This record gives sequence, structure tokens and C-alpha cells, in this order.
Amino acid sequence: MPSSFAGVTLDLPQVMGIVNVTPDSFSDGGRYLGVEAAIAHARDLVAQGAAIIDVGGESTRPGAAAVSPEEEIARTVPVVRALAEEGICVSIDTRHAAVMRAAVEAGAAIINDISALEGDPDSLGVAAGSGASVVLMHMRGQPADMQAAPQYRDAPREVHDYLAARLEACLAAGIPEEKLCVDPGIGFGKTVEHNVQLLAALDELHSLGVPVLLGVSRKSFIGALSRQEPPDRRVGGSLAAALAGLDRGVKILRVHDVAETVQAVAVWHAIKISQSKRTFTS
Ligand code: 7PJ
Repeated sequence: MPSSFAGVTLDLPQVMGIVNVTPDSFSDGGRYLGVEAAIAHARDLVAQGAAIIDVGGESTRPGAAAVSPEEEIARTVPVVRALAEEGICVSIDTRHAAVMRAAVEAGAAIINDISALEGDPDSLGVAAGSGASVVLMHMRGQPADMQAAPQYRDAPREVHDYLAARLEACLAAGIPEEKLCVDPGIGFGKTVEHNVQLLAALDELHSLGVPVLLGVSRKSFIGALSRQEPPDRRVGGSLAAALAGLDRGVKILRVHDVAETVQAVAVWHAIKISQSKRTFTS
């Protein structure tokens, strides 16, 4: 298993901070409108301990207005360029090959695609030619309809097998294994029960041989399992799910609440290190 991804060490779990450059992002409520605000927010997340900043310009919330790739580029590329120039490891969250190309040219080190490079026929080739690292995420259906009635025989098994096939496609296209990472896609075409099953079985993804990234931050399954809290009041559940992920070998956490998550990771990691040093004698 590689001990780094896109130049970021994975000797301990790392936090990827979410920066949405969209007017309708469900969690940020449009607070970080505009390029300057997004850059300022990203700098803040880095100061809080984020190792990677994930920049997105398209909301994938069901019912969100469609954004053209041109609009996505106009929103994200200035943010990517400014952050990359400051030496920040930047990820571009997109399903569009044109956006991937423009973002990597502007300095993005990682392509984070919720469609695992299947959403656009040019994505696999652009990603391979770009030299960037890639996050392959599992999604069942498309954002507009994915929550209709998702069905699985065995969700963890099917997600594993899909990601294995996408890894094969990437390797065949010439992307080196050390540039690949997988993500079960919590909330993307899954019921609450499927999400919980996937979280419980995250360790099964390690046989794929690449780092696992997990995105649970403020997602709706948390409210569904608890008291229907709105997104900005789901930090407790987000941390609980993140820590369950760390216990199952997750290496990167994609989150909104960076300071809280960095603190949780530090405490979890200290316990883990102590455990590895201890030998119990009776
Ligand atoms: C994810 C993502 C995720 C990866 C979004 C949200 C919805 N990329 N992009 N994994 N989620 N890799 O943040 O709630 O879970 S957008």
C-alpha cells in the first residue's frame, strides 16, 4: 500500500477540506459565494489542518440547477490556480473532462470524480494524460435520480467489484496504481441501510490495494439515523462515521468541519500508536 497520495503522506490519516464555489451548495448555504470567498475559506481550512483542498463548482444535490462545463471552469479554475500557487495540494471535484483538463493545467494535483471517470467519454484519457492523481468514487445512477429506489443484493460487495473494475480501466489507460484512490460514495444511490452497511464493511476495500477516501461529512443519513438534524448540525454524526472509517483503514476524510475532524484524527491516531506499542502480559 502506498504511504503517500499526490505528495501527501498517508502515514497518518489526512483531512481533505471541502470548498464549494457554487451558489447553491446545500451545506454552505451559499455563504462562500465567489472566487475570493472560496480562496479565503480554503486558506482557513489549511490553517485548521487540511492537507488537501477539494474544489467543486457543480452541486450534485438532487434537483440542483445544471452547470455548464464553461461555468464550472469559470468558478473553479481561479480558485485552483490561487491555491496551487500557494503550494496547497488541490483536488478538483468534477465529472467533466474539460474541467479536469483546465484544473490540472491550473495546478490541481488530484481529480476527484463522483462518476469514477465514466461521466464523460473523454475523462479517462484526460486523466491519464494529465499526470494527476485520481479519486474513483462509486455512484449508483445519476445525481438527479440516484435516490429514487437504489437496490443492491450486497452493497459492500457490489461497490467493491465496481471499484475494482474502474481501477482496472484506469491501469489499462496508463494511470499508475500509486496515483489511484477509491471511495465507496456514501449517499450516492444508497439508502440509509446501504450507507451503514458500507461503513461497517469499509475494510473490505483494502484488498483493492489503493488508499480509501471517505466522504460522510454532514450527509443526510446522519440526520436519518438521529433526529433529522439539518446539515450544519451533523458534525457529531460526521465524526462518528469518520472514526468508524479510520478504524477500518480509511486514509483520507473529505469534510466540511476541518478543525473538528483534525482534532478527532489526532486523538484517534495517538491511541492507535499507543496500542501498537503495547504488549499485554498476564
Ligand atoms: C463526495 C464527493 C464523496 C468524493 C461529494 C457532499 C456531496 N467526492 N463529492 N466523495 N461527496 N470523493 O459533499 O455531500 O463522498 S458532493
